[in-house]
Amino acid sequence: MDKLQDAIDILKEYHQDHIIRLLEKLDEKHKQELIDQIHSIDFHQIMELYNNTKKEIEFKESKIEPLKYLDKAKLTEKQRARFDELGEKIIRNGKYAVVTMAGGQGTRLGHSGPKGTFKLDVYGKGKYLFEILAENLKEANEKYHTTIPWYIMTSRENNKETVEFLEKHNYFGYDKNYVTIFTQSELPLVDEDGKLLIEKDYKIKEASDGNGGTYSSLRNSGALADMKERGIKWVFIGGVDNVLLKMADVTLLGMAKEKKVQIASKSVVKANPHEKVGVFCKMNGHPKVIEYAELPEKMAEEVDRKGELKYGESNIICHLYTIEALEKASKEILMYHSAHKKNSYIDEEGKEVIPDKPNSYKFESFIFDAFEFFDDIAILRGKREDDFAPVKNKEGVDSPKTAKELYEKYWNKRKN
Ligand code: UD2
Repeated sequence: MDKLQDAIDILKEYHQDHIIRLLEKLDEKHKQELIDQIHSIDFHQIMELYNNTKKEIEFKESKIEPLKYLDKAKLTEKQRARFDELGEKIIRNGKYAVVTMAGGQGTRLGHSGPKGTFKLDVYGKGKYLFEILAENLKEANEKYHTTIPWYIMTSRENNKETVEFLEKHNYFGYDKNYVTIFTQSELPLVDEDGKLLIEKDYKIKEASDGNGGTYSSLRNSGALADMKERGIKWVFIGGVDNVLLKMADVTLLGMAKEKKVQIASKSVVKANPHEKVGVFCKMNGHPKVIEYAELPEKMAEEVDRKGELKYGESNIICHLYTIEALEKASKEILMYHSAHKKNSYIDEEGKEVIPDKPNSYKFESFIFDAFEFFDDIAILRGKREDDFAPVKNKEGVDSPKTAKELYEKYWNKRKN
């Protein structure tokens, strides 16, 4: 009885009366599940995050300047050879692992399953996004005579479907003993009045807590310990939806080693001031990425003396860490950003409501927010046509159509 009363007290304190009314209607089984879930949620944190949605993100008092980078295309022969040799050695010696962040919802693409299960219509029969990633890693395994351990992060929502899909396709020929699937944590969704949403089976509706959740989920799932047991020294973390992603770029790896940095990342030149990508910069002396949704207009459009975008180094989710950096990042608290999104929910009459415009807030941490805990990161500028072809939207920019063109152009060039 006291667990129920405690739950009701919490709900009262945080103005969630609609959930108290729901509790009264539920059968014993559902009631117990909901009580347990209520006790697992940090309502104070959620209400803080909800209150923050009213505040503007501003960088006025911060000192912001561009972050230096090395352009891969402008490396001297000697530099390139040096970096590649260093990078190859790390991979050949089995000191390298890769993480794919696949916990996102992929709502913009309109694809019903996990994003990695989306099939890109290339070369007639088409290739799944997970298949393209597996091929990229298998190519590296062959080249460097090793098997790179591959860690795939899912969300609670898409984990089952992801595991079933990879099992069904036999991991696209990747050695299962080197694949670890782990699940990231979640946060409740909140409507515009600060009320937690209810989902179909009368639970509080939760969603993955952003790709910044990768660090703590690597630690909490035991994946980080597994990497250390395998003697891993360098870890690449990338997204699931860039069909030109190079997950074993020896030049990036060698550069990081040579420069003795804890973190390195790849960039491409921003296509235009309003491209939906984060931009690298230095803020108050620390490396930073400002996400597209938070980039001040003036900063997005600022050009330098050569007429190029002053903040034109775009984040393409190609991050490389020493195992020590991952360890450190996994113990830091990252800020949460709020995204105003469309989320269906069950109303008090038990009816499912599917909104046609954003109706609620999703709280997400961003993987690159950990950069500010480090003094410096090294940026290697790649080429868009070689390194970046995201599948984000159903049509238009970053769509299956643009990704297909870039993918086939890249592979046709490779074959000739
Ligand atoms: C991401 C980058 C943005 C730019 C753009 C390029 C971040 C925070 N933003 O924006 O700077 O590079 O991509 O395409 O990285 N994910 C999870 N769990 C989550 C949320 C996301 O695993 O809870 C994964 C998702 O599966 C994908 C990646 O993180 O692999 C990027 O997530 P997104 O598509 O939500 O980020 P986007 O496109 O808004």
